[in-house]
Amino acid sequence: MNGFYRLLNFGIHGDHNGSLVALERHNEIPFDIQRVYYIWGTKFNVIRGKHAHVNLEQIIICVSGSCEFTLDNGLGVRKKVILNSPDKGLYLASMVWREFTNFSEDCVIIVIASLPYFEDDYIRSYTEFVNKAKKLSA
Ligand code: T46
Repeated sequence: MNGFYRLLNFGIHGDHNGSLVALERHNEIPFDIQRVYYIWGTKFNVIRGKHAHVNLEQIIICVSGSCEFTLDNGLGVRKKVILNSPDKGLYLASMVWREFTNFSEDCVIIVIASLPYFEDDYIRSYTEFVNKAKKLSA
């Protein structure tokens, strides 16, 4: 466990009909949900992301297939997380540089977000991100 990401294990309601995961605000989801979006049909070697967010928190779930996230806190810590199961969620705090790639053909990602879509919340320059992360931690 650390400050900028967490891997969450969701409870599965399973029976002979199959499996179901339920996510509730302030239970599995530690923030007010303001937006949900999903991503699919990305080619294996495409790199998505390449940005950080100033305020946004998110939970990312790979409900089908797999993909790989590289996470960076701007202070020298870099981690790789593989998402390959619908009962796992990747919580990302604000101020995390993220890149994601190695998409399986059947990869479908659902993202639960704490804020609506604001372009102004994106930091798209890695240098700018590192400088801001250092300032915030000083
Ligand atoms: C993130 C990762 C995991 C919208 O119009 N509304 C939205 O809510 C979003 C998320 C995107 N868009 C538009 C903006 C772009 O024209 O959809 C297009 C693709 O978005 P983007 O290039 O930002 O996609 P990713 O996969 O690089 O990043 C997205 C999220 O933007 C980002 O917050 O953390 O997924």
